[in-house]
Parts: sequence; structure tokens; C-alpha cells
Amino acid sequence: MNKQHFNSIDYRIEEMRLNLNKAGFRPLDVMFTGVTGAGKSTSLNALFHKKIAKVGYGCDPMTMTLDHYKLHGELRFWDTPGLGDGIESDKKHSKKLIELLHKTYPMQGNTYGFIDMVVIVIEGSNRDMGSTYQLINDVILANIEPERVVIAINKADVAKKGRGWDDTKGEPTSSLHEFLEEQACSIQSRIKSACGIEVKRPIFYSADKGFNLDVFMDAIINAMPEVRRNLMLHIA
Ligand SMILES: Nc1nc2c(ncn2[C@@H]2O[C@H](COP(=O)(O)OP(=O)(O)O)[C@@H](O)[C@H]2O)c(=O)[nH]1
Ligand SMILES: [Mg+2]
Repeated sequence: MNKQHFNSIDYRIEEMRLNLNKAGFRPLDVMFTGVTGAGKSTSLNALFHKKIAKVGYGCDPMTMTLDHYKLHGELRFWDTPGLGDGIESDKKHSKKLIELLHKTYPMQGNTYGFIDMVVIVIEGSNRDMGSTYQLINDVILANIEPERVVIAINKADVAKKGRGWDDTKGEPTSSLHEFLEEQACSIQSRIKSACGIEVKRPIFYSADKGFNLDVFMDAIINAMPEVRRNLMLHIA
């Protein structure tokens, strides 16, 4: 049902162009983040329709370099090291993420944030949601406006251990769909009660099965900022 709509990297590219013309910057720099194993690399490969990122690989612990991937002239994703591999590496990785969120460039007497928006890939059925909420609340939402954040729940196919997944249609049955909707709502309200911040309703998809990839792209495109991130306003 959804797969057919999202069949090229040019998906809604004209709209993106128009919006970026208005905003006056290009490309849109999107930080791609999530706990290790949530499926960031698989998602990037699905969005790019080819294998660009190594699955099940994690980041290089020595250099912790950030890989970036340009979908086209309008959109650039920054893959980042995941949390959830232990306290020490979480500390290092959180610092790295916060540094990236505070990276700036000067322009006409102003200081702008390099990262325009953030996509957080999460796994709703992860046994340990602690790292996920730490990432969302303490690292991301503490350092960028919620309007610029998209939360995407991956692995819809195995949300209920595979129950309710219709493999012939490549989509969830209505009962799994309902479950996923509820999960999205409950994550949204859990964030609200933890840090008082209202985020957009998370979307759900499966990078592995190619389900709701259009919904994923729609969420990114619909949340595209129309202005640069002016970081000077916050320092004053
Ligand atoms: N069932 C299922 N497995 C997935 C999905 N997306 C990723 N995976 C698996 O989850 C594991 C971690 O994926 P990876 O992309 O390396 O995660 P990363 O650490 O966030 O980059 C791999 O074994 C993937 O094949 C999905 O939508 N459904
Ligand atoms: Mg990865």
C-alpha cells in the first residue's frame, strides 16, 4: 500500500526545493540519531534505495567520526553514534551529539546552528527504553526546539514479536496498526510528562520491510524549518 508511493529519491523534491528557497539555505542538514541497534543504518539504506550505511556496525570507537549522506542537493543526513553501549561510551557519545547540535556558522552578523533538524530512530519494543528516553529528553530536546525533531518508531513488523504483521501485504493488520498508534501516543505523552515538552506524534515504519517509508519522509518534509536556527538568541 505505502511502498509504491515512495519509489525514488526524488520524492516530494520540488516541495523541498521551494521550502529551502524560502528558508534561504541548502542543503537541509538532518542529524540522524538513535540508540545502537534501533535501525539507523537500515533506515538510511531504505531512504536512499541503496546500501550506503553498514548495518549492525556501529560507529568507529576510535575516531567516532560522523558519516554524512546526501540524498540529493536538498537533503543531507548526519549519522551519529548511538547510545546504549554502556555508561562511559554513552557519556562520550552524548557529548559528541550535543557538540554537533551546537555547531554553528556565522552569517551576516548572526550565528546559526549547522544542524537544521533531528530525526530520532527508536525501537518501540526495546526492553530497555531508558537509553531511548535519555537520548530524546536529555540530549536532543534539551538542545534543539521540539518543532525541529521527528521521532520515528522503527521495526513495526516485530513490534509484537511479529504477531499481526501481514507479510503478503507487507503491512500490519488492523490490530497491530492500532497497537502501533497507541505506542506512538504513549511515547509522546511519556516525553511530555518527563520534560514538559510537546513533540509531534511519532510515526511508525519498518525500514527492513519498506513499510511507511513515505510516511517517514513526509514527517521529515512536513517538519522542515522555514528559517535558520538562530543560536544567538539563546546565548543572550
Ligand atoms: N525486523 C526488523 N529488523 C530491523 C529493522 N530495521 C533494522 N533491523 C535490524 O536491526 C539490526 C540493527 O540495525 P542497524 O541499522 O545496524 O541499527 P543502527 O545501530 O541503529 O544503525 C539489524 O540486524 C537490522 O537488520 C526493521 O524494520 N525490522
Ligand atoms: Mg548504524
